[in-house]
Amino acid sequence: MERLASDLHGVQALRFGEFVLKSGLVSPVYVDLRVIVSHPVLMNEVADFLFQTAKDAALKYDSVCGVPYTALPLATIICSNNQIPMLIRRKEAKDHGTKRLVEGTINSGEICLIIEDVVTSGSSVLETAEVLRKEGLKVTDAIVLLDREQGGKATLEKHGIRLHSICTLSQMLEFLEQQKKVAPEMVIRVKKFIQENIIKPPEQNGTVPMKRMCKEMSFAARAELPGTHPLAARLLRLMEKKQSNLCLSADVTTSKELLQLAATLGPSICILKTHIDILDDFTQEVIKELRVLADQHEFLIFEDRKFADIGNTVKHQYEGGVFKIASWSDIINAHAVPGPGVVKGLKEVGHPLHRGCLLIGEMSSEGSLATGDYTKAVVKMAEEHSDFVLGFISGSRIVEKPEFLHLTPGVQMLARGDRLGQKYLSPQEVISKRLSDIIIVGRGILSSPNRLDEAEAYRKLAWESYLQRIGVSAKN
Ligand code: 5BU
Repeated sequence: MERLASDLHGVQALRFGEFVLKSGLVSPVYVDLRVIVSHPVLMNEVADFLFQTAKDAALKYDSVCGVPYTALPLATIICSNNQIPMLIRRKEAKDHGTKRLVEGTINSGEICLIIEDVVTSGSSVLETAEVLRKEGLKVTDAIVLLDREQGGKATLEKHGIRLHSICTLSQMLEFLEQQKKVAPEMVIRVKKFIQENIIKPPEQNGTVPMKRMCKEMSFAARAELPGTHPLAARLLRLMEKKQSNLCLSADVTTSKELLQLAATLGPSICILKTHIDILDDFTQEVIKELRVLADQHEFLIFEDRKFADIGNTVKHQYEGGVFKIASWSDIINAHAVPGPGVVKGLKEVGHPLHRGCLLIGEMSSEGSLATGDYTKAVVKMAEEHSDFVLGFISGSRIVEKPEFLHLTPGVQMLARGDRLGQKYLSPQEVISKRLSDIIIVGRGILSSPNRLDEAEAYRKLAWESYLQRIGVSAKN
């Protein structure tokens, strides 16, 4: 076992340092057992250990199935060396032909043993077990090379699967510490990380998406990620400081009312969103005063201009004209429909001024066409221009990258919609369930006789939902 630990470390299947996981968590350990396929001696060694573990536990089974993909070749070696029938689970049904999810001869009622390289939450093993069970097979046990001890064993137990591991992450750490391959401080850090990130078994039947079960990163931690846009980092820090993830949609038509709103609600909000072209009495003077208030109360200004033209045109619209948006608005937004040229054009103006852009991934209005593949293409465009695009306008989280922010309009505590197709969700739904970061509220606050009290009520609800999401209980 000591040798196995040393070999895995030697091929960098286990690495120590600081790694940002897909969930956004920063982990001191990174386990990637996929590399072992390039080391045949090690592959055979691991396959032997897996087979021996099943033997030691006196398991009875008729076939073996490896969880795709790393455990697939491991299952092949085990089955070939020991003359056991193998089954292959397809990750997706074939588009044509038989559409089978499991390849091989399936004899209903027989027992299939699952093989896996590493188990964290147990969700991958569970998914494979569910597919096999649907085919009429029995799944009672799974053998894994490495158990990360983050709750997978308990989850699988709940679903009638006993997990047998060759080694746990703590055992692996102890061997590596004895061999002086990992410093004692790192061992402590990793053990602490394991304990703090136990993933609880889901309450209901079936698999709960991993994203929901993983502990979320705080706004403060996201601000410090190397890939976070500097303006997003500034915003995330001021959100933590002001305990506000509320953006006010200041949809009023006079300068006086706009400035009044900024002065009174400024301390409660992280962003003030404008539609500058609906002001009846716009002057550059209003903008100057608005900027002073923004700096005094520490909120960002977001002109909801929704640029949607070719690059050359949006450049002019952003920089010039009557409004000169680039000179005063920290954030702007754009539709992705013209293609990447729209972002490139805006970036030429905004990037040197340290501005940021939100791409519209989804809209809150009834019948919106921004869905499905369109939304996916928006995410791709943002990823390709992350030096300027800091996040999205969307109804929920559309990408699992903690560097990006998600802002959601169409938020009210009570109403379900307006007569022109606006659809509303509650702050709790948007932040806790749909995992967006910032709520955008207009009429929910503006139509109240006491706008400040109403804004505070929205701020508290959205902030408490955020605290709940990151696993901190709200204080008051
Ligand atoms: P409301 O009064 O909270 O419904 O105002 C919502 C604001 O957000 C309003 O200024 C809209 O122009 C803006 N908005 C939206 O409602 N839905 C969207 O999908 C986008 C912007 Br993008």
